[in-house]
Amino acid sequence: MRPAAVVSDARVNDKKTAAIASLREFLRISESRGEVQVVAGADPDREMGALYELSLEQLYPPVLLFKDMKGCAPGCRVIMNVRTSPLMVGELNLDAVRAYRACRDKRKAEPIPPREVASGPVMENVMEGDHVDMTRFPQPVWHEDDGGVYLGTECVVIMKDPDSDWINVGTYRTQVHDRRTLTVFTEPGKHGDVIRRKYWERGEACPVVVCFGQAPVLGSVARVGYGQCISELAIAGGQIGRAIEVIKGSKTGLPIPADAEIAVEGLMVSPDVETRPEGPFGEWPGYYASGRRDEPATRVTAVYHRNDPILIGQPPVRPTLPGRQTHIAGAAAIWDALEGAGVPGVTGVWKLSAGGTRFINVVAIRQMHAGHAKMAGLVATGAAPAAFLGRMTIVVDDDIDITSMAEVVWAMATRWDPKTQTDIIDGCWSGYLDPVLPPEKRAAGDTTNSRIIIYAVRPWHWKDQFPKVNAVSREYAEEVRARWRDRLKFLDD
Ligand SMILES: Cc1cc2nc3c(=O)[nH]c(=O)nc-3n(C[C@H](O)[C@H](O)[C@H](O)COP(=O)(O)O)c2cc1C
Ligand SMILES: [Mn+2]
Repeated sequence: MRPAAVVSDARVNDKKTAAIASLREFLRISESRGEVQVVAGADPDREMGALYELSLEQLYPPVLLFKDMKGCAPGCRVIMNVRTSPLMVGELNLDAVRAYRACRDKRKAEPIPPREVASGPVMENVMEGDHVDMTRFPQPVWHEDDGGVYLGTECVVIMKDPDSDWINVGTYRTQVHDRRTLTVFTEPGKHGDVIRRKYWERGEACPVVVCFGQAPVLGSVARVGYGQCISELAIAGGQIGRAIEVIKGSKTGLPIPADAEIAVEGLMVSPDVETRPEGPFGEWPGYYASGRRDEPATRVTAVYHRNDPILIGQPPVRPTLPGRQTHIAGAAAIWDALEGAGVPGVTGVWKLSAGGTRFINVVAIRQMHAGHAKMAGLVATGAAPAAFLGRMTIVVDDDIDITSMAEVVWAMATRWDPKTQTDIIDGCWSGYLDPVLPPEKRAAGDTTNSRIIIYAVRPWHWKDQFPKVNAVSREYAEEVRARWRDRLKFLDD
């Protein structure tokens, strides 16, 4: 299915803003556009996951709305393919990255802090103390070899830095172990990890809120590696042009999005106090790499949910499926970082989707001086939005269409001398999801990997002697097309 809308349509943009601001509005608008596939009677035990994976054989998969699932309380629903839906995603090209940056630049000046309200729909149902029961919700086992139930796939995890006012929001997968115990798998170095360790060092448990269904904008900001002390809630407010409404949690004091579908408050204890075996879980690089480890237990103290709550399901699948799409916001964030670091002449940033939105980043530059390509490659490798779980940075000249895998590989095949145009850097930030992290490094907690920077550019000092590209020039080609179009069918565009 192609997206019915293009980014420039103002009415669609209004609808899009309304849809990212509210999951129920998203559902209503998507239904009115005929983009929702209702699935009744599926089994949360692997069947929903298999249907989801099959849906990703399309670049723009339909929104899946599961209801009346086997063994589940009536009313409960599961929604999938929200962020990748036709309504949310326009064209997947460099203009989309530029448009994303342009919008964000406008809004960046004004992140809008969240606004506290007394109550909201999430408080329609409350479970506290002995009544807390996480097994009342659908219990999806997404992949055949998953080691348990993952209620949280695109969940948002909210924590407060104990040393400041910084409230962090990140997406970290969440497994249900029993009625009152969860694990929140947070890779070393993520903000949620930095924050929780501060509490543990003081001998305290880390207060936490987890939402399992929320405004799409919250999922969008929770997945991007903004810098420390940046409030994702305020960025989300900026993106929708109004404050995110939050309720102060009675157990933790943390903000709970007022229109969340399902939210819990809890305490994540130190691993010295209690752990649970977490995983294995089918992961986005396309493997079960993190296996099974002990993770700190999160004890749930209260559960809130709307009537007929809608759980968001977004389990990872291998990046070779078309529906995995590229990560427009991630490419935009790297481009922002390059500009922020003062790298001139950047004409594009892209992620090759076979690299699963992280492993393979491509930067195009109009070379301006000796060492310019290296400057771009080093920043694009080390900057926050690219630093985690990268593998390859490929720098190319601006005549390469970086959204085409064939063109990028052609640049490597023809402009890159491996011995003289490569940097390999050790000890970079990786994690347990990295399939090539060797067993001994896993065991030692050394979650680092190496990176390659490939300078697939015409070498600066002899670029003027570099062989000319053998291709008909764009202008001449169009002139010839115009002259012959009437007579030659293959020239029609
Ligand atoms: C659907 C989805 C699931 C994710 N699961 C995890 C996870 O289980 N653990 C993790 O550390 N990061 C996970 N991430 C990546 C983080 O959300 C991302 O690194 C984000 O920047 C974390 O927020 P932070 O920068 O505030 O730490 C996931 C991202 C998405 C989109
Ligand atoms: Mn953060």
